[in-house]
Amino acid sequence: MPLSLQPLPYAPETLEPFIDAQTMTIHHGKHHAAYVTNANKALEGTAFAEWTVEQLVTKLGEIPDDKRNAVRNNAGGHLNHTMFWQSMGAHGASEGGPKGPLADAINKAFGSFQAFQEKFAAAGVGRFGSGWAWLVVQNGSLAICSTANQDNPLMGKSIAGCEGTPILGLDVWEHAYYLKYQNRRADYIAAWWNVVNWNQVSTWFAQASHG
Ligand code: MN3
Repeated sequence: MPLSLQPLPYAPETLEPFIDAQTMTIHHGKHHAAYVTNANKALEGTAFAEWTVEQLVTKLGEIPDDKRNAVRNNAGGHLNHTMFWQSMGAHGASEGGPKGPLADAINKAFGSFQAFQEKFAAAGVGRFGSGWAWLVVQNGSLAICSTANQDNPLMGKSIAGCEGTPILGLDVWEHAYYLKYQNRRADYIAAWWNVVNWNQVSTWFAQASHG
C-alpha cells in the first residue's frame, strides 16, 4: 500500500485566528501532499513500498543509499505533518493546558509549565532555517530538542541529532507561518500554544510511557 494523505482532522479555519485557513489549506494540500507523493515515487516498485511510514522513519538505515535521502525527507515529512495536524485543535478544546500524568511529567522535567513553554519556544526560535521543535519521551522522562528539515526523533540521534518518542512537534518551516506572520517566528509560536490539543498529547504520552 502506498502512503496516503489523510484529510485534515478539522476544517482549515478551525485554528483561526492563531493559524489562518489559507496557511492550513496550502500547508496540508500542497506541502504535505508533496511529501506523500515524493515518498511514494522514491519507493515505487521496491519492497519498501509496503512499509508503514513509521517503519520507514525508524529503519532508515535499511533503505538503499540511492533512496535514503528521499525517504528521510519525504517519509519524515509525511509522519511529522500527520502528527502535527492531530496535535492541534480549536482554541479552548483542551481547557488550558496539560493535565494529569503529563502535567506532572512536565513539572518534573522542566520545573513548571511556563518554564517548559519557554524552553520549547526557544528550541523553535533557535532552529536555524527549516525544521521542528519536539517534546519527546526519552528514557522515561521528557526532553525538548529540535531537528533540521523533516528529520524526526525516531530516526535516532546519529541521524536526527535528537532522539526519543515524539509526543508534540512544532513545524517551524516558513511555510507554516509566513502568510500570516512573515518573519515573526516567535509570534507564530506564541500563538500556536492556543491551539495545542493537550488531550491528544496526553494520549501519545501515555502510549510512549507504556510502550
Ligand atoms: Mn510543514
